[in-house]
Amino acid sequence: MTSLRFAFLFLLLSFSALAQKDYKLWLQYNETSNSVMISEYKSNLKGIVVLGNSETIKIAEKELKTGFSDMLGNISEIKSDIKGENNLIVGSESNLNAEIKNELQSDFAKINDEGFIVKTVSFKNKKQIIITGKNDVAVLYGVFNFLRILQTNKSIKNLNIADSPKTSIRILNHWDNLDRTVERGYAGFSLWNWQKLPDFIDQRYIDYARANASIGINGTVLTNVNANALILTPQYLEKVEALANVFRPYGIKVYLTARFSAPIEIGGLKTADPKDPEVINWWKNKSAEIYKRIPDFGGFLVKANSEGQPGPQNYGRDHVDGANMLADAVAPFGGIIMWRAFVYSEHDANDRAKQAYAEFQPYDGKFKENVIVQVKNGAIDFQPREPFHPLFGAMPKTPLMMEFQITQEYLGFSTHLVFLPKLFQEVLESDTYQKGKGSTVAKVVDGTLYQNKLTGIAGVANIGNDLNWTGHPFAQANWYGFGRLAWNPYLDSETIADEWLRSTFSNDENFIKPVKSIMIESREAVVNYMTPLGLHHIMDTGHHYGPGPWVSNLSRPEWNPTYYHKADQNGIGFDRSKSGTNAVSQYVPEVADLFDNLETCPEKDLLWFHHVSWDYKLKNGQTLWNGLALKYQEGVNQAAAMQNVWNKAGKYVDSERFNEVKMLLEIQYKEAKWWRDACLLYFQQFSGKELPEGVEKPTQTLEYFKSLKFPFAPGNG
Ligand code: GCW
Repeated sequence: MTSLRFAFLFLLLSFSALAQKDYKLWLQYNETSNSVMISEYKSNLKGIVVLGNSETIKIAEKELKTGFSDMLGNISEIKSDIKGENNLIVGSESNLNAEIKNELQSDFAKINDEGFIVKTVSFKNKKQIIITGKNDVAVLYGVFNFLRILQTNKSIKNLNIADSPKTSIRILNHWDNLDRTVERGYAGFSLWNWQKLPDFIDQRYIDYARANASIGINGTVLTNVNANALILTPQYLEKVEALANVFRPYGIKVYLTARFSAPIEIGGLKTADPKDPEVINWWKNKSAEIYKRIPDFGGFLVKANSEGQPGPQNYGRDHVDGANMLADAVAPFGGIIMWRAFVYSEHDANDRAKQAYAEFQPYDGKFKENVIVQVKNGAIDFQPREPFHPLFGAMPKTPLMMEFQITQEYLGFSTHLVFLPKLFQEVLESDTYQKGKGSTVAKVVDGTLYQNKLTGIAGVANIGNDLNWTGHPFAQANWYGFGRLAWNPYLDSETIADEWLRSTFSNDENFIKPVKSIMIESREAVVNYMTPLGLHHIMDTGHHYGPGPWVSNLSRPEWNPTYYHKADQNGIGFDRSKSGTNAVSQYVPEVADLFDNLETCPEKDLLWFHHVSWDYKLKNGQTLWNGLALKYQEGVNQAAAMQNVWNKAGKYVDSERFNEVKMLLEIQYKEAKWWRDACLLYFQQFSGKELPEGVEKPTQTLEYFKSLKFPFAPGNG
């Protein structure tokens, strides 16, 4: 009996110790096993001197101490002793002594307000490492950067880093509802426990802020863009204030979504017309009320006149009227308005891909200076692959921010391992040619192409209250990678994967090399088994889980997959060329011609821009039908290869995370086959051709796949 109880207790303890690993994200601070590095670290870190006493600095100090004790085992040698050498000196510019400040003059000239310096300096013949910046949050960023160096087992002998974020708003968009469901959320319920706030502060809020600060995220929109006006009532603002207080020392500002009809719904007004003086006043007072509670409140994110959300057009006004009215309300307090360009009209079903550009481009230069227009990475909707949105670069007088989707609405929910930084990088590197060659999307977004002051990158969060935050252990890498790219849109996704794997699992090369390669390949794999060769929007309805290329009965034409693939006896694809909807004309001529011409259109975007026959010859000599089928098969093969690699990773990973990933990869493989079979059987009705050699026989009939229903798929409200 006793031994049974003991065994149970042991199990319980080891379970919680393991579960913590999942929870700890990329901040594992695993004990360093490399003896050479340990001795280097220890000999360079004799003392630690922390200057200043703000809450932020205390957080930085605690982080360093946790990091050192966890990674280096014994921190008893680390004393605060500024007189000796090999100290780590941590503090903001104003807290440094004059000599050190002098030493770092040229480094300070290189960084902006959020940038940091991590540098080995010698003064009075004594070697020290300095972590500094212009304020304490910047110092905290430097501290996390320094700890990452240790986590990834890099040398600290001669540090010389001066790094600043390239964008000013690095922000998560939570599509969290007040009832704690998360629209398109696949990691449980919302983190925000509105019922227990403001008095109960969940440790999760603190850990969330810490994780974000560690990757430089400096803003969070707490609520869904499909907004509820109640968040703007005193009852909720009190709770928002409590969260803002938790996040502030981590450098994170809180933002809210503003429901355009709030003046009616909670203000008792008859209208929400942005030109109505009472409405204008209402928003001014509401803003003042918010800023009284939260002096550093970031501002509002608005989805207006899109998918049923109210907006200025309900009153015969336009997006500029709406955005500018709100901009005036928050301007006195330094707030901003992020106005979304995700619009498509039910009255113009010609080509949904053209609508955001058609509607927004003419507004260039008309928005107030504290408005930034938030544009999705592609013109349809976060598909596994989309060409870059034509608005990027096309509004030189308007700051545009990027909206990426970190949550995998269209990429297998939290069940599929898909490393999204690869997708993000592809978009950021795309060349808009707006100011000639080299006018990349990254340069639009970081403001260097048009010298915008306001710059930003938003990511629709994949975070919920699941123990591991993101549902899939590898989805943590997408949160991490988003933050790193928001900080520096020029980072290579392979570097990001490397950092993340080392910080999250292990520094063992035998683990890193193969697992990194599956991460890097995973994005192309999902494109292959879901939407190869430029196919898009062929998922099932509503929940968007699994394939549904046959769906054609939805009330709006552009909601139907058949609208997007246009498969018929003659072929497949959406003709957006000059002889089709001419969507290509929304790009500058260099890009338009590239996409327009079948010879030059990248094959990865082929069916996005062209309707081609089943016999069309691909570059590899295959017919389109055979090539398409082989791509689907390739995706399945890639999913299988991912399993093979992971199955050999067991000895480098704790058993809990190892098994989780193993089970998830098994589901991913099954679902890859489901996508392949359902899509090929459906398209085969039109092509009338046999599957080519090398493509496996379908596992079920088309009727079977069509009959599948998922009434309680997550994320669908
Ligand atoms: O991606 C689509 C989603 C909606 C979402 C909308 C948007 C928040 O299916 O759930 O609504 O886009 O981005 O506004």
